[in-house]
Amino acid sequence: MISMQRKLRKSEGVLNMMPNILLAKLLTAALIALIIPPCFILIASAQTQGTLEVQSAFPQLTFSQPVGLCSAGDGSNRLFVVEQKGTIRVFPNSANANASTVFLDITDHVLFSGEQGLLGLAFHPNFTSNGYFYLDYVTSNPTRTVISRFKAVTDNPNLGDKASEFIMLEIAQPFANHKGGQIAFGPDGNLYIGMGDGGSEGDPLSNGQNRSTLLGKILRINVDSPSSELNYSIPMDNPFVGNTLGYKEEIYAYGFRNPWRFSFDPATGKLWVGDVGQDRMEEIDIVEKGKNYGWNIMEGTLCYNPISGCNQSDLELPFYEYDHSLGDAIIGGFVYHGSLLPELTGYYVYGDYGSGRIWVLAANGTNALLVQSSLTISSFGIGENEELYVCAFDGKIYTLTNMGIPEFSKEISIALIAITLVSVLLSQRKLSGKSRRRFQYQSAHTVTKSKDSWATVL
Ligand SMILES: [Ca+2]
Repeated sequence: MISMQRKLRKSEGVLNMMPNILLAKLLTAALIALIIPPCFILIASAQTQGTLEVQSAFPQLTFSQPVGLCSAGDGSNRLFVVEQKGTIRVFPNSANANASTVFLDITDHVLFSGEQGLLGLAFHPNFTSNGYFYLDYVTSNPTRTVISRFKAVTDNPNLGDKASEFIMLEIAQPFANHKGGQIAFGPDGNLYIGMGDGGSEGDPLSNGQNRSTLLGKILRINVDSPSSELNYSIPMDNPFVGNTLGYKEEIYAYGFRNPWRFSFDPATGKLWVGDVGQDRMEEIDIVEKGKNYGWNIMEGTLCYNPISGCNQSDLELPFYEYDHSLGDAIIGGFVYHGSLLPELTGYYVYGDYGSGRIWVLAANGTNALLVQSSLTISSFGIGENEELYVCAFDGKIYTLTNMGIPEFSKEISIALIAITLVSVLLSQRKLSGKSRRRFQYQSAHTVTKSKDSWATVL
C-alpha cells in the first residue's frame, strides 16, 4: 500500500497534462482499486471470522430439519439426507443437483418433537450386496428408541422398502430429550449406537452411571449374526460380556449425557464422540472400550454430582472441552480426509448448535476456530468423496471453503458503474489543486485502512 501512495503522489504533476478521457480512465481505475478491497472485506466479514467460510453445497436443494447426511458407500456417489420428521432423501453428489427424491418415508412411525424424530442412518458395509441400511428413530406408545434394519428395493437403489423393516432393538425412553441418535458401523464391522441418558435434566435416574440400562451409553452390537434371544448378537469382546452383575452386554462405554453425534477416523480407527453438556461444558471424548466418561458425576472436567469434591477415580476426562461462553450444544464432527481442504487432513472438525462456530481440533489437543457461522448446525456428514458437509436447520447443506476472492455481485457492479460515471463527470472539470489534494488524502487513508482490516480478517 505504501507503493500505491507513492504512485499517487508521483501522478500529481501528470494529471494536468492528460486529456479528459485519459483522466477519466485513470480515476476510474484508481477508484476501482480503492472501492474493491472494502467490498471484499464486507463480504468476507459478513460470512466468517475464522479462516474458512461456509458455502451452500447444493444451492438448489432445501431440506426439512436435516439432521444427518451420509453416503451408501456403494460407489454411486449419492448423498442421503436424514430429515427429522421421518424421511430420507437421496440425490447425486453434485453442486448442480436440482432435485432430491424420497428414499424412505416412515413419518407415520416417527415421533417428531423437539429432540425426538428420525435421528440416525447408517448403511451396512456390504450394502452393495445386501441392500441393508439401519435407522435410529423415536416412536411413541410407549416412547422408545427403535433401531431397525431396512432393505433397499432390489431393482431401484434410490428407494428403500418400507415394508422390509426388521426391528433390531428397542429402548424405552423416560423423557422427551437426550435421545442420542447417531449410529455408525465401526472398522470392526459392528454397529455402534449413541444413546442419551433418557432426558430431563441432570440425569435424575442416574442412567449414565448405571450399567444395567442401555441409556447414557455407547452401544456395540453385531447385526450380522442374530442370536437365539436377540435379533443381533453381542460381540464377544464387548467389555461386560458374561458379567454377573446385571450389566447390559451391549455396552461399549458408559457415562454419557447425550452423545448426539460420533464418528470413526478411518485412518486411526479412533471413535470421536461429541457429548452434549448440561449447563457448563461441552466435551469431546475419544472413546475406548469399557471406560467411564463421567456423566453425571462430572460435566466435562467439572464436578456435577456432587457439585464439588466428586470422586473422579476411574473416570475418563474429556479429550477436549469448551464452556458455554462459546456455545451450548456440541455437534460432533469428523476427522477430515477429503481433498478440497488438505490443510485439515487428519484433524477433527466439529461445531456447536447454539453458536454456529466450527472448530478444528488436532490430536495434540490444539484447537482453532475455523468459521464463526450464523448457522444452526444440526450435524456433520461425509460423502463418498470424503468431503465434509454441514447440515443446518435453515434446510441447507453446506461445505467449508477457503475464503476466495468473491465474484462481483450485482451491487458491486452497479457501484462500479456509478463510480465510472462520476469520474467521467469529474474529468469534465478542471481539477483544482485543492480537490486533488483532498482526493489523494482520502485515497491513501482508505487504502491503508483497508489493508489493515483485510489483514485482520485473515
Ligand atoms: Ca464426560
